[in-house]
Amino acid sequence: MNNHIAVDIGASSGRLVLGTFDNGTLSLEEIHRFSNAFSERDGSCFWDIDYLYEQIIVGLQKAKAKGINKCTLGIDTWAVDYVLLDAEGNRVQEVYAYRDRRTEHVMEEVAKHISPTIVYGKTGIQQLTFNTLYQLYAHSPEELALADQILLVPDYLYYRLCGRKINEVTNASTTQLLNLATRDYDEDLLKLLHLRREQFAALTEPGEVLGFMSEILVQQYDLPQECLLICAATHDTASAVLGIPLASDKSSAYISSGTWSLLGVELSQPINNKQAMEANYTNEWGAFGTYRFLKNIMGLWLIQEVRRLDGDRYSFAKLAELAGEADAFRSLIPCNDPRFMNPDNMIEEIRKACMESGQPVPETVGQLARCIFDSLALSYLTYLLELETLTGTAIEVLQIGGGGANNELLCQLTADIIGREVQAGPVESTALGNLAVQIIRAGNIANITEARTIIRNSFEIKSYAPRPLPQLEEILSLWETLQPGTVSET
Ligand code: ADP
Ligand code: LRH
Repeated sequence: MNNHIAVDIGASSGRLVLGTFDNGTLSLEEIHRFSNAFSERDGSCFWDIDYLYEQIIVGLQKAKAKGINKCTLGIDTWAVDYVLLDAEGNRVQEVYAYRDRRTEHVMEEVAKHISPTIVYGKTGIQQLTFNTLYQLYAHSPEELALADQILLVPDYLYYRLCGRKINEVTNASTTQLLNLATRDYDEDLLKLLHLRREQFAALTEPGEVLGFMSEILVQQYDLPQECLLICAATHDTASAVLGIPLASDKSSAYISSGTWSLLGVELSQPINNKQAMEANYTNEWGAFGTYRFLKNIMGLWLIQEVRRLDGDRYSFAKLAELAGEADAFRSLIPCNDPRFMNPDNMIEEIRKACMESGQPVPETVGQLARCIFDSLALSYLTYLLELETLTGTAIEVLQIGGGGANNELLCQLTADIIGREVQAGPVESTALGNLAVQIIRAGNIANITEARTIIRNSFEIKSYAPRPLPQLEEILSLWETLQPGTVSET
């Protein structure tokens, strides 16, 4: 079997990508792309999970129409969000989106029962308001008791396609409920949530064969006859990191650049010491026994929101072009300030932040975009330096995968600010990591090292050399004053 389909759904868009592995070469063809976004109803934010499921079916119909009758299929999506199922396998409620504001203060509530230090020691997972731990805590125990099974989003999509209920490990680790030592759900944290272990499914490793696509779906929708579902690294960031083939001759870190910018390194052992906890770095479980030691940076969500509020007038490429025409470093925002997580109006929030810190207010969409890209590049420097300290490793190259690798302005700015080489690509690193697991399982590639070499040789990786930035010192002093909680006086 050499046709493999990656279903890769991020917070802003989804696609079905056909990967064909022939004669040592991996090639990609996008067969279906669709947009994704949460929507707000009565003050709460939800995903349209049925729409996402339907888009997978549409994509598979397109694959069939192209003559594909035999394939494997893997699914990845964004992390942490979950589906509560009753004993009949029906959803007991809509699927909350992680930017829903109900969890804004839950972290403090949980800390009254169990100290964050203990939680970090157990799980190694960074404190984010939307971790599944906090989302579940926001339910009443009565509501949670209605759940016969708790699946994360990709687990649920697999369940809809083949009837099997799993909790795939890379994604399950983002719940902040997995214990690093026992490698299972942590009993104290389950108790805190009034949950039983049986309400979660069996932890399942990437590469496991889950079974064939349901015969009923194949007949009903005219899908490929033999579609074998393989458990991918179902957390999109886990797949992205598999698909970012770092240079083997230089010490490198990655950024998976999409709705979020996830900056980090792959490790064989977690780092869950005091320093890592204080810096709020995470140890998400990876495929093949690895850990992703990384930091969540607010990422391209900032520009996605500006674009949406601007009426989708400009493409992302055009926004980068307009940013390139605007004055550099005119105004900066501390990207990771929680105020940018899900403000009522991102454009106004950015303007307010600039005004409060005594900087010129970005008026045009080009100025807003420039402010975002300048600030993101500076955030990359801040967290790269922190990463070096925490890991004790100097980084020579920063490799950017995902949609953000298309943004040449941001890539060059990043190289200039961090003062090191940036390598950009592959853009479809997440789909590639998803496919790599399938192809390894199919026995056509030996292991992830070989898969990454094939990816590196098959897809464009563009190099950006750092250029001198005469005003850097001045920019960095301004940047220092802007970090969350340190809004400067004017
Ligand atoms: P996710 O998987 O989180 O939905 P993607 O990896 O698909 O995100 O990346 C989407 C982002 O990539 C967009 O928000 C946009 O900022 C950026 N992007 C995509 N194409 C381009 C382009 N041609 N020029 C500049 N930026 C782009
Ligand atoms: C990126 C991502 C990230 C998570 C967030 C919920 O899409 O999966 O790794 O922290 O979304």
